[in-house]
Amino acid sequence: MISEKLADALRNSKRVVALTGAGVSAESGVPTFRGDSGLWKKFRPEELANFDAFIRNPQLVWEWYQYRRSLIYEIEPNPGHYALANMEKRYNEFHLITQNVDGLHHVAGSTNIIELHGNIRRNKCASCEKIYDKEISFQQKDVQKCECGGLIRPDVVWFGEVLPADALQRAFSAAENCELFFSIGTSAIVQPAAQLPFAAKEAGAYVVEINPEKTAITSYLDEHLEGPSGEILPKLLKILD
Ligand code: BJW
Ligand code: ZN
Repeated sequence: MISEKLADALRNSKRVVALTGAGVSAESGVPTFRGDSGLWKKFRPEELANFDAFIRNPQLVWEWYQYRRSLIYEIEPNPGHYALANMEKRYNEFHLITQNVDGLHHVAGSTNIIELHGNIRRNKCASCEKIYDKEISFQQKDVQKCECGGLIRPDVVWFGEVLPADALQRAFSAAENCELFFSIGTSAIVQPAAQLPFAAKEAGAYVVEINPEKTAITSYLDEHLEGPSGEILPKLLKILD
């Protein structure tokens, strides 16, 4: 059910922002971090997605990421990713801010993407930060060393690490300047990304959540569309036809 208010906002807004999280990729087969079916029940992200864990056991963390890469390279974007790529074409200013590291928005054809937590398809040296984009296969079983001697790690943002400054600045600027803001497939508990819906709301945007579950921020937002994003986003796109 799409409210009149949302239909009007979709038709009349000039500046639109979508913030996405792991739920957007769930229908492609990527496990979410914290859901019941979350594959990471065994490995909590807070325990593996941090620098200390990597230093303690680089091989374990490397294997976790290589396993996840092996999943990602086999799957495809779902109708939610494609609907967002399509939406970008319908607005003069459409910003897609993603916490996801799987790169599926790129594969679906979105171009104006702000990646807050990096991209699992890339690696970087933990010491000199040299980027290793395509050099290391996702089948490489052993953690590799950089020419400087440092350990090579995935180019993602772990807990306790700062987000890329430029991406963060652009994300807040987009949120503070939009008329319509979507928070899609995210539990909205990881900071600072979870502040973005509030930044948009405070600046006067109409803020809509798309998620099969209620989240910690649902009650503060203007609307909650309950269901999978792969079903709801294509329906929103139809409003624009
Ligand atoms: C569907 C669906 C379908 C299912 N359709 N939906 C202020 C207060 C307290 C703590 C902090 C704070 N500021 C900073 C912190 C510390 C920390 C933090 O936020 N901790 C919280 C846990 C409390 N933040 C940081 O450390 C960040 N750095 C930072 O702020 O630096 C400065 C600083 C440091 C230290 C102190 C103070 C300041 C960095 C955060 C990095 C997050 N990294 C990860 C891993 C990336 C690499 C990897 O993939 O391995 O990013 S963690 C993980 O969580 C990943 C995700 O991007 C992120 C968010 O998860 P997401 O996307 O929301 O997924 P889920 O699983 O939680 O939710 C999925 C949702 O989908 C659910 O709601 C489902 O219902 C839904 N769903 N199917 C639509 N079909
Ligand atoms: Zn190096």
